[in-house]
Amino acid sequence: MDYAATGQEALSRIAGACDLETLEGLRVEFLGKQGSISGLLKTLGKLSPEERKEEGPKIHGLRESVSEALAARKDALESAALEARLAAETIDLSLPAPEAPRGSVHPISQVMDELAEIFADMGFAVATGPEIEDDWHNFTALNMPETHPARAMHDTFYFPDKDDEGRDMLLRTHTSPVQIRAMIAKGAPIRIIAPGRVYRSDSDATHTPMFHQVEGLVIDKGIHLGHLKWTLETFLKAYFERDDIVLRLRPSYFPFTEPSVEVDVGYSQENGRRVVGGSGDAPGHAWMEVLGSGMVNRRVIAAAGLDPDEWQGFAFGTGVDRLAMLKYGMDDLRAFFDGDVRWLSHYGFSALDVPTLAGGVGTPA
Ligand code: 2U9
Repeated sequence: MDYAATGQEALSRIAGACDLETLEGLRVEFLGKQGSISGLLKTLGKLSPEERKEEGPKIHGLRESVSEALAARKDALESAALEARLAAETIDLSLPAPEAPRGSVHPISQVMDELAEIFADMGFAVATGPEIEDDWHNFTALNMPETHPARAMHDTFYFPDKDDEGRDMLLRTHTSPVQIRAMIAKGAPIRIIAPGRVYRSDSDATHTPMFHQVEGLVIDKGIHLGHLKWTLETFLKAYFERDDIVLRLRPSYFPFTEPSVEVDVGYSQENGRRVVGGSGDAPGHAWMEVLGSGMVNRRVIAAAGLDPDEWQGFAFGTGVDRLAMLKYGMDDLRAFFDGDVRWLSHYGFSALDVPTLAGGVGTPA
């Protein structure tokens, strides 16, 4: 058989294939299971050893050259196709940007980021802890023994079982246990804020069973009420982005602080919205409570394993949801937790709107 002629014909047909489909057809025709060259290979088995020695290398050589030619032609056709596509494709840089992503940062997350930024600037770290707590960390260590009436006031959600140490388990009613844990773990001095979810069995227009708090704790030597007042004033001015914030401190009572102080800010009513600023005693103004605070009770310092004669401190707490409503003008607390996409697209923030003290912690210009 004239393998040279067969080879010539195959190679010239391969060179003439002008698209990948035709080339694939040729591959099947020559090298496929029923292909002509495959057929030639099969004939080798029927030959005598001498003939096979003679014919074998020729047929294998033929198959080799055809398969090399197929690969080379495939390469050439593929690069030609890519070249053609690149030449044809254009990008219109004047087209509008693709539709913006739908998701947005929830106002509560945004406010928590703002709080972290403001307090970081005053040297506070952010501390977190478990939402399922035991009654020692949530109550006892905070100077609320079993019989303390404040325990009942918290409308606590209890779990049916006790933990391994025989303590009642509950959903934390405030973030204070985070700070107890931080004091025990890290000792003093300490400067932390503890933002997070808290739970109380309470539900109406202004209360949801889950809400968000941020609490702050400073423990150091020689800390007094002046440090507390300056810190809260500096925080409120940065948060509301106004210099005319006026604080009023009123004596109060919390089991974990002594003395305890409730903090009011002056505000006025503009277009049906509360606008924080000015003295609450000025014309057209009133006072509104925004924070609870006080000097940490020495019994709490001792419960966390520190010597209250050596270490003093102040603490404060406030509702994040309410802070968000005041700053961004929402009037219904329950909408925070409905997950209504229309509400979220109205009140949500861009993921790129990261609060910074330098750029302003509030709404973008
Ligand atoms: C430790 C010691 C003391 C945290 C404090 C308040 C006052 C307070 C309420 C405000 C509104 C909770 O969201 S709210 O219902 N909080 O008034 N919180 S002092 O005191 C602490 C915390 C931790 C170790």
